[in-house]
Amino acid sequence: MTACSIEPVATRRHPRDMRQAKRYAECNGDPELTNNRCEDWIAPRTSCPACAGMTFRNRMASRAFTLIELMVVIGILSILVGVLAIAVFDVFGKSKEAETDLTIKTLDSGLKRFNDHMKFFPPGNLYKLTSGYMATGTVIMDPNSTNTGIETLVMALRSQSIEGGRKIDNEFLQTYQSNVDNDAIQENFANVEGALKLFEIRDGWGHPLIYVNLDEARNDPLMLATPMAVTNAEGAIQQIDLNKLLEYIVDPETKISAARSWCIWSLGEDGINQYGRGDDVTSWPKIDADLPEEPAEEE
Ligand SMILES: [Ca+2]
Ligand SMILES: [Ca+2]
Repeated sequence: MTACSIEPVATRRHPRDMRQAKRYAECNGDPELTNNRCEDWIAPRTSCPACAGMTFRNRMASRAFTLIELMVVIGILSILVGVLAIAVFDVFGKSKEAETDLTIKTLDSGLKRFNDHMKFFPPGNLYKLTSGYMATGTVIMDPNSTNTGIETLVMALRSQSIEGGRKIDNEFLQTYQSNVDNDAIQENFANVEGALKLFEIRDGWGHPLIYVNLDEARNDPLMLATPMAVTNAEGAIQQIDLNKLLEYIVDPETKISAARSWCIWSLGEDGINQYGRGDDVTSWPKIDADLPEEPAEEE
């Protein structure tokens, strides 16, 4: 019998191995071998003239198939990793959104408790809080006029001087407080434990939330005319136009304002103000509409 250079196979786990075993058996002219009972054989590596041409092609085909298989496996793995990454990112992103939503709800309940005792909602700046509502005798201003709304809300909800005592607890504050603009006042006007720093409450991405007393804004032309400066977690300052806010919280279909006396919103993952649209997280029922396009500025 002429020795054949077709390589035998060690196992028959794959149809390709079966085909290879059969070719090996045919090449060696052994009827017993053609029954594919050849998994443990080792072929001598001598050439077989009858099937020399076929051998090279078979080997190449076998190797090419292995490469294709490898590429398919790599392809599938890449897709799986991609899908997994998107899923993890999605869960992660959604959990921050849920965390932000819960934080806003906690402030909502503090605001309601404040209103139960005081019959109004906290004003949107320290000047109003100290000059009128709390009548501290000393008028206090935000030293950098940034994040004033949320800082005033935190101060009001923490105040021991307000009827019913503080409206948010220390644990909540310690978990969600930030002071991205690093400001402080000189006088503890609201009888708040260690309260010289003007804390904000941050969202799930570390951006300070934004608080606006809408009753005030609607009735105060000066407030409406003054843009409100807020910062994101990176410290980038953005100006909030309260006229636009009042316009964009109105549902375009019902023409009814989705927020009444006050509103709180988060800049969302992008850290950019969209007046509660886009990825922003809101205290009011989210309006599913894009912001109107800004008219191009004249040169
Ligand atoms: Ca601050
Ligand atoms: Ca945003």
